[in-house]
Amino acid sequence: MSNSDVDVVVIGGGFSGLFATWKLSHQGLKVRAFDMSKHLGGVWSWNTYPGAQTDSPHETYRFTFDPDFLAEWRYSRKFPPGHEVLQHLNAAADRFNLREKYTLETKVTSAVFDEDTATWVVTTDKGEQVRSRYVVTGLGLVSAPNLPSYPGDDSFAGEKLLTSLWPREGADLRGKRIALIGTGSSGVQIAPILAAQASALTVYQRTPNYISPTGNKELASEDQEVLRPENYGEVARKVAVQPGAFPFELSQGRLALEATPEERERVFEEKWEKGGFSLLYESFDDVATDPVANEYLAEFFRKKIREIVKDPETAASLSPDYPYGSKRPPTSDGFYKAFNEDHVDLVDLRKTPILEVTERGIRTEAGEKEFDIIVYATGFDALTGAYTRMDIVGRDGVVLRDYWLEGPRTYLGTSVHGFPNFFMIAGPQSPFANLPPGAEVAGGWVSDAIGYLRENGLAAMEPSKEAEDGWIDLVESIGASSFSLRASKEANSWFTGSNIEGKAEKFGIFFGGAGDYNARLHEEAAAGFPGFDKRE
Ligand code: NA7
Repeated sequence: MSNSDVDVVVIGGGFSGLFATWKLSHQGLKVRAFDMSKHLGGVWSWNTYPGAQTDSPHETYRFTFDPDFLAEWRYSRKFPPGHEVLQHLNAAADRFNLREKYTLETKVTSAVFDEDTATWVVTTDKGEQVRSRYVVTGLGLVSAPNLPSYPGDDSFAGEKLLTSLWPREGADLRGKRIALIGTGSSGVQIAPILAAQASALTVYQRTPNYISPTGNKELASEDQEVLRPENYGEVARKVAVQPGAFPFELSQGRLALEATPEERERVFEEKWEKGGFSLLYESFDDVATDPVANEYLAEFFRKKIREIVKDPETAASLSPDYPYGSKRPPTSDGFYKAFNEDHVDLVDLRKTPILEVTERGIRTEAGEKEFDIIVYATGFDALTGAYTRMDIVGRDGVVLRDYWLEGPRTYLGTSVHGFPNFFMIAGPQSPFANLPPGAEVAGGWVSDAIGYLRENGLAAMEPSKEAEDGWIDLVESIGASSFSLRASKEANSWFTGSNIEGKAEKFGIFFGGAGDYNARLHEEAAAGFPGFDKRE
C-alpha cells in the first residue's frame, strides 16, 4: 500500500511535533518533518521577547518519555524562562536524533488528499512536494500571530515589534518612548521590563485581566530531586488526572461558600503568595464552578489591585468585571506595580479606543501620544488560525478553512470528518492544559491509531460524521454549562475566538479537563477506534 515518499509528514517543531517525530520514528515509520522557523522549538522559537516564561512548573514543562533525559535535563527556575524551554526542546532534538528528520525555514503551504492512492500530497513554500500516507500536525494552540489593523498603520515612522515574532537579535528598548498594546500573558510579562528600560511607557488595555504573581524562584538542587525516576511517579499521577495537567491535587476538600470570611482571606492570601495557578487550583474547589465563590476570588483580586496601584482611576481600569476564568489568567511579577512609576501610564481602550496610528504615535479621543516603538502583544488567531492559514484539502476537495467557517469541527480534537489519515496533536477542541504532558498523550494516541491501521492492513480512517457531531455537541455543552465560560465572549477570550473580529464564536476547547480527555482518548483506542470510518 505504499506509493508514498514517506509514511508520515509531521508539521511543527515544538513539543507536539518533536514528540510525534520521535514516537513515530520509533515505531519504524519513515518521517519527514517541517517547521517554518529557522530553529526548532515551536512557539518558543518565535516568542523570544524579554520576560517570556512558562506558567507551568519545571518538572512538567518538559519531555518525560525518556527517564534518563527526564532525570538529567534541568531548568534553573521553577517556571522556566522561554530561552531555557527552547534549550530543552533543542537538547531533546539532539539527544534523540530528531534534527535530521526536520527541514527548517520551510513552510507547508498545502496538504491535499489524493483519494485514488489514499495519500497526502504536501507542498512547501520551497516548491518541494512530498507524498505521505499520514499527516500529523503539531501546529500549536496559540501560534498564528494576530496583528490588529488600525487606520494609518503604515504611516508610523518608529519601530513596530510583535511579542509573537520578536527579533532573535533582540531590540534596543533603553530610553525609548514605548507603547504596549495588549495585556494578555505576553503583554503583562514584558510590561515590567519595558517599564524598567523605557523613558516612557504607555500600556493600551482592551480587557483587564486577573493577574497573579508568578511565584517563580531559582531552583535549588533538592528541587530537582522530583525528576528522579523513584520520585516522578507521584508527579505523573497528579498530572494524568488533573484538569489542567498540573501537579496539583484534584480536590482541596474545602469550599469558599462554606468558609468564613477570615478563612477565605487566609487561603486566598496564601495562594496569592504561592503564585501561578495556585489560586485557581489550590484555593477552594468551588471557585471555578460556583458564581458566588468565583466572585469572592474576583473581589480578592480587585482588592489586591487597589492595594498595589496607587492611582484609583488606573486601579479601577485594571480591575476585571467578568468572572475569573472566562479567559486565560496570566501571571506577572511587577505588572500592577509598574503603574506607580511616573513614566508609566495606562490607556483604557474601553473608554478611549485607538482612532489611528500616526506617523509619530497613536491617537485616541484623548489626543495623540508620540512613541519611538510600538510593541504589539496582541495575541493569536488561536486554535484554528494555524490550520486555516494553510490549504488543507480533504476528500471531495473540501478545504478545512471552509469546513471550519462556522467554528472548528473535530472528533476528540485529533481528527476531522472528510480528512482521512490527518491527525492533530493539541488541535482545536482538545483541552487547554499544560501542553507538554498533553502532547505526549495525544502523540501517543496518534501513534496507536497509525499502528492500528497498519496492523489491520487498513489504508485510511477518518471520524464518522456522527462521532464528530457528538464531540462538537459535547464541547459546546460543557462550555455553555459553565457560568464563567459563558462569559468568554464578553471577555474577548480566545477560548471562543472572540478576540478576533469577525471570527465565528464557538468553544474551541474541550473544557472537560485533561484527565477526562485522556481517559476518552484511551477508551477510543482500546475499543478499536469505533468513532472512525475505516477503509481497506
Ligand atoms: P492574549 O492572551 O490573547 O492577549 C492579547 C492581548 O492583546 C489582549 O490583552 C487583547 O485584548 C489585546 N488585543 C488583541 N487585539 C487587540 C486590538 N485589536 N486592540 C487592542 N488590544 C488588542 O495573547 P498573549 O500573547 O498575551 O498570550 C497568548 C497565550 O500564550 C496565553 O493565553 C498563554 O496560553 C500563552 P482582549 O483581552 O482580547 O480584549
